[in-house]
Amino acid sequence: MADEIILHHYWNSPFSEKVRLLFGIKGVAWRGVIQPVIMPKPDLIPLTGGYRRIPVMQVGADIFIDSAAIMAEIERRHPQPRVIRGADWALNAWADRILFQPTVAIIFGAIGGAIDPAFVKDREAMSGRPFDAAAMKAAGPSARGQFRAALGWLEAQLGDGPYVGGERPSLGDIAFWLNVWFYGSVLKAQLEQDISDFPQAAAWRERLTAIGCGTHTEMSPAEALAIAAANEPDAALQIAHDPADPSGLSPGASVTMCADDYGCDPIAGSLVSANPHAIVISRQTPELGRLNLHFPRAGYVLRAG
Ligand SMILES: N[C@@H](CCC(=O)N[C@@H](CS)C(=O)NCC(=O)O)C(=O)O
Repeated sequence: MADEIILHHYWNSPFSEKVRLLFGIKGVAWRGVIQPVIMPKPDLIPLTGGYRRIPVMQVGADIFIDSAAIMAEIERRHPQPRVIRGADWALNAWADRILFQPTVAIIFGAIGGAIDPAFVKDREAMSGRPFDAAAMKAAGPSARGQFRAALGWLEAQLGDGPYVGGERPSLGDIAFWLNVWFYGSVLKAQLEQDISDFPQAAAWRERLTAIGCGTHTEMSPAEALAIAAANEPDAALQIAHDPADPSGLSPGASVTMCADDYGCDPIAGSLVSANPHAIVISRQTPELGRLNLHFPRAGYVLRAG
């Protein structure tokens, strides 16, 4: 069906877990396509034009890149219960980028020698940096200390209600959850030891675990590609172009999009619209016809060319 929400993900992906929790909070029904953890990703790249990261959401021939664009679109489609309030995005960006660093150091420092060499090679190629398990191991105690500082902030916040934003789950919870879930999914006993010093955070973790991830049924990658091929981008999903956009670019311009942190494989297309919230580009592809790609504005670089 053209309007089904299709999440391209894999189960141990922490950025996908954010989206899955949002599905759970809102009670959304979704289809899941399992994509590989490392390159090649022959059933993903035709949809994204080169973006290899996970998660990616597809609705017909509209492709939402990055958990931020995905969550914004889910909130728009399913406004009740409200989960996202403006400044939640700042907490989300902190959790994705700042807190994620100690989380990764704790996890990969601990499992260092047991990491699949193919995974190491893939992530080195993606980031352009050596995957230094020894350095992460050395950073472990400091990273753990920093993680516990964040647990302390969470604990203090939960003094005002069961969730970060008060009585109802919000994007603030999802932001912390990315890291708490990832840590606990790999090093369960150690995370439980750390969080036991923060009783409200420990109870919060149980509340979020109980929410689950909505109703999902699996879909094959081939079916998802066939849906993209059989549909045209939905005009109703177009955002207003800001004629004063600082890029100086107008709709129709040839552009590339790139993540501004790591994993930057430039994605080429023509600009549909850009505004302070999002950027939409269009790609005419030989295999799947026309696709519109939706990016968050924050965290991405738009260039002419
Ligand atoms: N800013 C992106 C980050 C996504 C990200 O880094 N995802 C990880 C998996 S959780 C990834 O794609 N790793 C490389 C891969 O799976 O190929 C987002 O919020 O979606």
